[in-house]
Amino acid sequence: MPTVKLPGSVSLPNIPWQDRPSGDRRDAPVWRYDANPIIDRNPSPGVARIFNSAVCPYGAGFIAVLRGEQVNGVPHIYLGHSRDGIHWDVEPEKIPFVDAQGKPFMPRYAYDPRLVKIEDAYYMMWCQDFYGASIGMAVTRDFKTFTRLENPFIPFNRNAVLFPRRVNGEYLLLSRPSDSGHTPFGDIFLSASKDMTYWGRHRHVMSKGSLWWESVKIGGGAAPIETSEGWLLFYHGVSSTCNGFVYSMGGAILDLDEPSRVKYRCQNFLLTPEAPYEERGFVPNVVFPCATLQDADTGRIAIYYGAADTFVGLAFTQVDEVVAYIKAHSVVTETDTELGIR
Ligand code: BMA
Repeated sequence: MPTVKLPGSVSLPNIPWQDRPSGDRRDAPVWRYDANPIIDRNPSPGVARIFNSAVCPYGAGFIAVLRGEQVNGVPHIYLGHSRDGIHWDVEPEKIPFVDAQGKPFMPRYAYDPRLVKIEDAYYMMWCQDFYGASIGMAVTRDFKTFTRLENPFIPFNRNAVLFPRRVNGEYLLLSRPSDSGHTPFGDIFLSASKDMTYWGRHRHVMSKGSLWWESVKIGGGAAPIETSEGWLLFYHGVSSTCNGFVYSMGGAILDLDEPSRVKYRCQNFLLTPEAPYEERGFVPNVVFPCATLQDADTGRIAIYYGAADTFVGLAFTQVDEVVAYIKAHSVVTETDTELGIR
């Protein structure tokens, strides 16, 4: 049993897993699956690349919402099925979203989906056109009918991800308000809702970092994981170089009852582009976490991330080790620790 408990997580004995390679010289206790990438180029007819995708345990295996870049360049979301969380069958058709009356209601494009189970429903959030880039949401209970929910925010906004349970009776959603285009700024905010329709009580969570690897912007990544130390958040941080942006993965721990307060924030990245499939692709130098699986019994965590806007990668960590690393290297500022309302 891990020392840091995972009260919101189930036993997941079939979690994809590999031990940390001996002789691993990287600082942070996060290591790559040695057969990465797990989804390669041209994964299904009409789809050139799958990346930035999210998974959940489902039935005896796993289910995924996959960002598929079609051969016309427009991103949409596809369903994936897997027995082991590593080998994926991709459905050939895009997810057929409907409105509350059951009529077809497709987004014009959809990217960077997240998938979060809350009680008996699975919620999806993604970035889409709402007269400008903003957040789309849908709910499904059977992965056959996908009903769109109201768009939570006006443009511009990206990187929305729900908490996996209500906190003080309210659903909570992290997001990154922005402008149009490839916003050269951005902090993570928190919004609350009693009904998944009206979102408010907005709070600032974290600013972009003072440290180089996250000095341009940050954005929520995987759904926060409830631990006995707080909500463990894997997010992305962006730095600017003379050769373009570099996307890395960071880690923070948010207060359980008031998650706009950051308790610990790791000053070091946890994963940065180093592998060939992260450094080279449609957009080089991108590591973009979107989901985790975790096993409450062992504390094993599998992290799914997009690599170079081309592939899906899998990385591993263990809750005691990653929490200890984040705490040991934590630097928090006033904008992190304050309640986040001005
Ligand atoms: C962001 C999003 C992501 C993408 C990243 C790097 O703005 O569009 O989907 O992975 O840029 O290109």
